[in-house]
Amino acid sequence: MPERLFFAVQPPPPSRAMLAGSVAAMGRPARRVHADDLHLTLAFLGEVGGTEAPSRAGDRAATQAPPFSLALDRFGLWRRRGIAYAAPSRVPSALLALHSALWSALEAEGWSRERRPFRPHLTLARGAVRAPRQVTVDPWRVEHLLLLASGPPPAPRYRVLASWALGG
Ligand code: 2AM
Repeated sequence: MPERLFFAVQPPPPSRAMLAGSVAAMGRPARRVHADDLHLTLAFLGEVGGTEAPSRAGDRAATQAPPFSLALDRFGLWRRRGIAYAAPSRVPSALLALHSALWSALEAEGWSRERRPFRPHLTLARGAVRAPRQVTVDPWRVEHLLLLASGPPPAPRYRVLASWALGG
């Protein structure tokens, strides 16, 4: 069965544990994302037959984008979609540059850029009716671009297929 692939960046494990704690007492019906699975999506590709084309795009994007620091300091709920999330209150220009470089590289491989605006966020829980608790997470240095595959439950569901050091 083809897997669903996506590009993302991930906070380091201690930050993921802190973030997971923000939805620790969410109660049902929220489906919390496993701490190991917490990530910020840059590009969702859906079902892809192989990893060659995404890997070429990852290669190219990573060489064009420098590492940067990212602080997830805004916690909220998209009520209609039931998504509890953490997001940066100030989106670093380097994150936008990485997103843009990645999509340019994906376009060169035949993908069409998503039409909806990029709203960088890390999903903490789905089916949520309450906002997450505000927790303090140290800013982290984003040094790697990841290509992940989404597997079926149970969590953790995401598998790292490839990782590129940022180095623009
Ligand atoms: P979400 O966190 O906002 O739900 C793996 O499924 C990742 O890809 C998730 O982070 C999810 O975003 C995102 N994703 C899933 N389906 C998507 C789609 N159709 N378009 C864009 N992003 C999607």
